[in-house]
Amino acid sequence: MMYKSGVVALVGSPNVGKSTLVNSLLGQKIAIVSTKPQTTRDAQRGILTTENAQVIFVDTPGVLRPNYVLDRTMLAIARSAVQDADVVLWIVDVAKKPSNEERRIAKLIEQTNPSATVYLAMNKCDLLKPENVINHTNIYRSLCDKAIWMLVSAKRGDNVERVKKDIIDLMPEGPKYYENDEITDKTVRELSGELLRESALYYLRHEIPHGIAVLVEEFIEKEDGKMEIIATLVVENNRHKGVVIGKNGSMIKAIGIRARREIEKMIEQPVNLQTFVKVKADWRNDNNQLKHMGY
Ligand SMILES: Nc1nc2c(ncn2[C@@H]2O[C@H](COP(=O)(O)OP(=O)(O)OP(=O)(O)O)[C@@H](O)[C@H]2O)c(=O)[nH]1
Ligand SMILES: [Mg+2]
Repeated sequence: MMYKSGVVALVGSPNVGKSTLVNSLLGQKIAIVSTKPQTTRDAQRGILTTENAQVIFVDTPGVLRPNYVLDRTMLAIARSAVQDADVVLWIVDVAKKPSNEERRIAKLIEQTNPSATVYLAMNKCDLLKPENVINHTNIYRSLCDKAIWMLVSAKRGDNVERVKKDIIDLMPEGPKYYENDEITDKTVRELSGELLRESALYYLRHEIPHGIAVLVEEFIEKEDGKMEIIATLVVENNRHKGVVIGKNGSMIKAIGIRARREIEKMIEQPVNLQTFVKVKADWRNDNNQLKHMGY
């Protein structure tokens, strides 16, 4: 039997569940998830390998109208992922009616890669009210006539196996690009930084989460078998720094504890995590800073 492989770009508005779906499709957590929009900041590959096929999923930042230089970078990332894809996995929140954003994304897909197969995953179907099923699915379908579509719940797992099978079937003939044990293109060091950012997103409210970046300064395995990680949370101003540190350091402590647990789960070894908070004014608009942070 011929081997099949291809690239699948996951695109959609912020917060619709792209990263949750990629984790669910892979059966492993490789991408961070939060209740806040704009969680994912760069393209991350998730690689699914079976006996007969390899699917390279590319999780991307939610597409939205850019306010910062970082937003523009994120939009460019989504667009370039669509361009390079065999299949565009367009994810929407089917519990809600499509906004103008959704219409813009449908256009972006059609203009950027007219020949791609579009697979419309109508996610969060667990939240879809029965009286809205026909109406909402019809409107989304009308935004992209050619799309194959499916109601899914990335969180509960409804129809995820089905999507996986459909996508494997859509893959063209191709080589195996990655080894069996390669499930993402991010290093554990980078993923650890992401898990720290996820923990910060989990605890922080309002505008602060979007203004946070993480720098992993040290990632060293010690003789006692512990992984020693030193990381800095970069914030935009002193007020944010105060909030992130919290009263007597309570907030940064909570963020660190949750992150440490998540990192330990991922690398299956004990971790010693030290976190610092630093102010870098307006880093989201500073090209040098963005480069330094890997964006
Ligand atoms: N109820 C429900 N919630 C979901 C589902 N899928 C994702 N979520 C939740 O939606 C929120 C956003 O999920 P993410 O996976 O971070 O969304 P995203 O599209 O990657 O977001 P960005 O990276 O910010 O663009 C999280 O709170 C998820 O738990 C689903 O099928 N049902
Ligand atoms: Mg995401």
